[in-house]
Amino acid sequence: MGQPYFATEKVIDRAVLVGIIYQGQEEKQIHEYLDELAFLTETAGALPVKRFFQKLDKPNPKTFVGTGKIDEIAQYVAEFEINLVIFDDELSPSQLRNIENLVKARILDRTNLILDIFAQRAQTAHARVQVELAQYQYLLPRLTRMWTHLERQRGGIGMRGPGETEIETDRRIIRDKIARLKDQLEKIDQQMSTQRKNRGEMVRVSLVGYTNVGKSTIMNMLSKSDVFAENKLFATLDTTVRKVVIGNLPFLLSDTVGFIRKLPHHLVESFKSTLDEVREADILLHVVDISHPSFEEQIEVVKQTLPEIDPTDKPTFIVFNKIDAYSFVAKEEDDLSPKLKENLSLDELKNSWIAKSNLPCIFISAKDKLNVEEFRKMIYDKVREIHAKRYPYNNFLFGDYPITPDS
Ligand SMILES: Nc1nc2c(ncn2[C@@H]2O[C@H](COP(=O)(O)OP(=O)(O)OP(=O)(O)O)[C@@H](O)[C@H]2O)c(=O)[nH]1
Ligand SMILES: [Mg+2]
Repeated sequence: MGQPYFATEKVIDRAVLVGIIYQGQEEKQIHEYLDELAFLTETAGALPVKRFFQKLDKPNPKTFVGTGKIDEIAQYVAEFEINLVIFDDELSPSQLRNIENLVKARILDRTNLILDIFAQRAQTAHARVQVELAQYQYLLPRLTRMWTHLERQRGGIGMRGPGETEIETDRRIIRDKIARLKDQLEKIDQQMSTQRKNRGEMVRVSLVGYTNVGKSTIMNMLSKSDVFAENKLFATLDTTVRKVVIGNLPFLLSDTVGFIRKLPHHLVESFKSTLDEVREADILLHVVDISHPSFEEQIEVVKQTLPEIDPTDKPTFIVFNKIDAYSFVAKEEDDLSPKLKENLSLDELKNSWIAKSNLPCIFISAKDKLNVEEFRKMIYDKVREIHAKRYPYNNFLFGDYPITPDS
């Protein structure tokens, strides 16, 4: 007997990934980038089966990679039944059109892929409106593509006029939609801002960081609540706020959407209100996945994205999470070549960060509950300091931090 046949079995898209190694980049780096693109692809529900990359000073204005490379990709797509080709950068409308003419598969760029994941994951009206807005803004300049489709469908005989009219109609519809979504968003923002004002006298702490570093897991650990956490990118889109009490001191803790390199600009724009919580926070906990090979670059991405959301400087702690999963390649004692980042033990790495970081750091594992008590004490001290200054007549505070395992 053969395998049972399921007529409704879902066909998974097979994808190839395409990236450029730019001047001054190492090949290792492009592999890390494409690893991330592969993770995004899986998160979106497709299967990455092959990677293509090419060394270039800058993207080819017509076809992103060179035409020879595009031919190679087109052949592979035809031979191995590939339905998706995903580029690691945002493609211009004309690049997209040219590639579509050469490669017989659906062409996506990184922006498109991220927008798609956000759309799949948006749960609340707020998140849905924000994603839809970003999607229409991305689509607007790319509408010429539909026009070429129409032209082709109609055989392209004298159809330029009607084609153009249709694209103009489409554009107008989309502009109207964008205007309406912006209105909707403004209303939701007002409601949320009122809600935030009614929260009472509590210091506000916000978890920020790259996607998949463990922000929601830390939120769950500190608040004993159940926020959705999983090993996929962008598990969290909406900001969640919980009241947490450490010792006798209550404060508000918020968990927010994660950042990623090359986060689409429209997405940052439309998610700004989700990140109001970050802007209005008193303390930031910048969570880092220390077990990730590119954690240092991820720190930089977050540091560069944060000012777009919140231009003020506020007390920030770097929380190195996942120390349980940290691994390194020990060097032989007689090997005198300089130690690389991947040769550092956890202790050596800790010491070097504590020495060079101008922000206070802590090293924890939310999963294995390592160093959690020290972490809670660190938050407590800072919250208490701000609370005492701001609400001097509010007596939550008696005595010192009670050091009990279950405080
Ligand atoms: N090994 C290890 N895994 C962890 C730790 N903390 C979290 N994880 C795992 O890392 C993955 C991501 O955790 P989340 O808490 O969803 O991460 P996040 O930062 O909220 O991610 P997004 O919401 O997607 O931005 C999950 O599979 C967690 O189980 C840790 O301390 N050690
Ligand atoms: Mg999360």
